[in-house]
Amino acid sequence: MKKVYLGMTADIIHPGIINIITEGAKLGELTVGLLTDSAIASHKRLPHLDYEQRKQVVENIKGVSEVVPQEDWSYVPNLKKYKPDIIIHGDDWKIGALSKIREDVYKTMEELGGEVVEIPYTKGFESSALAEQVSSIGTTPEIRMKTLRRLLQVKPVIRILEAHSGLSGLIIENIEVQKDDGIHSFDGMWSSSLTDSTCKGKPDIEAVDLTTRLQDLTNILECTTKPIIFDGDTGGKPEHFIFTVRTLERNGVSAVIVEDKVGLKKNSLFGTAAKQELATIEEFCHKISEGKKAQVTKDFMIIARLESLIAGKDVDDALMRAKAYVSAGADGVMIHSKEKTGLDIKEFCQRFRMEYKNIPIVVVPTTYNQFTETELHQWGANIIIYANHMLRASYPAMYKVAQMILENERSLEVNDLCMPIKQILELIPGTK
Ligand code: SPV
Ligand code: MG
Repeated sequence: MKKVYLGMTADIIHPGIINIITEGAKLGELTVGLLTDSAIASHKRLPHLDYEQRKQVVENIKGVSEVVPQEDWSYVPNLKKYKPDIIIHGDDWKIGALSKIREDVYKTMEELGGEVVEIPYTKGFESSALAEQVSSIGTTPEIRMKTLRRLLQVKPVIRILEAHSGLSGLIIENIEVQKDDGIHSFDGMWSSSLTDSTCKGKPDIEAVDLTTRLQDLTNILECTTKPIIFDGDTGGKPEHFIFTVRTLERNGVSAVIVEDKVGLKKNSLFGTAAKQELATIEEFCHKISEGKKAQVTKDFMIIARLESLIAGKDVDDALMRAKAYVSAGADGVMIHSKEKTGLDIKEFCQRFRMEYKNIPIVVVPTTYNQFTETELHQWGANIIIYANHMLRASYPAMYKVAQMILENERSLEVNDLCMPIKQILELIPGTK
């Protein structure tokens, strides 16, 4: 009996997959190399079903003899490990992003003395198109909320971009860039107090109440499925924070970040913010532990934001506080600074990571944006928030158009700066 290998994600089972399995089983004993969540997440969206759930489905398909994990996006490590006589694949990998994978498979199978069998791909069933349809159906608060924890388990770095409207949320939901190592996309959205209040023409001083922030968030929730991290400012008094936690959790927000400031909070990047008063460790720990007690599920996350470096204190102070906040129940820490060199952030991340291997570290590289995600990850950070760029990008674009209409006394000159009406109508899913 020949050994046949078939790699798959199997998030959505459709007749095209059943056809490959049936053909594979005709050739010999069929082993399915099921891509793990982290192998998939390194190249595309996290699968809707986790590995164990997908395994359970595939194991029960007629023709499958065995299911083994494929830990890597590339087939090569598993081909070398299991040494199949035949690998089977749909012929859809000849073009596009999978063609490099195909090349590597041919090379490896030649080295192993095995054979590659390609079968015509069943038309009408394209997994990524089906996944798109699934995401257009939507999500539930519970599924969305859990996604951040799932991502943290399988992805080394999580990439979050600020959304301040349904439209900006849609861009984050859908944008993809094909790079050498796979498709890059954003993992989720940041609901920023700075951009939310700026949108309303108000200062970032907790001037926009939670109810209003949630109304805006609803617009994002309604047209997206990716996880959301909410900027909770100081969280207010512990008695208020309890309600904030419950409300966010009920709405399917994955995490709230609260900062250890007291009094009138000002935006951390303002020149005068150094005068900001920090909470005592005890009072902030109390707020965190009250919030943790208030949440209904175990999935919601409360992340403690350290403002020591903003308030003119040193890395030692931030570390001392970070440890206390983690002991009080914080699920992660965010370290913030407006120092351009990034050296203080680097020191914090490295020292914190030495002691805490798995507690998420969130960074917001607005002023030290010369560092790449890979570099920030090397320091120890694993959630990277681009905190205000969508709003900062839209304002100059709108300003320029308004200015040019005034200058030219008509709108012809701004044509190239504006999206065609047809395109804007097609932008919104469901628009006919
Ligand atoms: C926000 O986006 O509102 C933040 C991050 O809190 S920062 O503006 O950098 O303080
Ligand atoms: Mg803020």
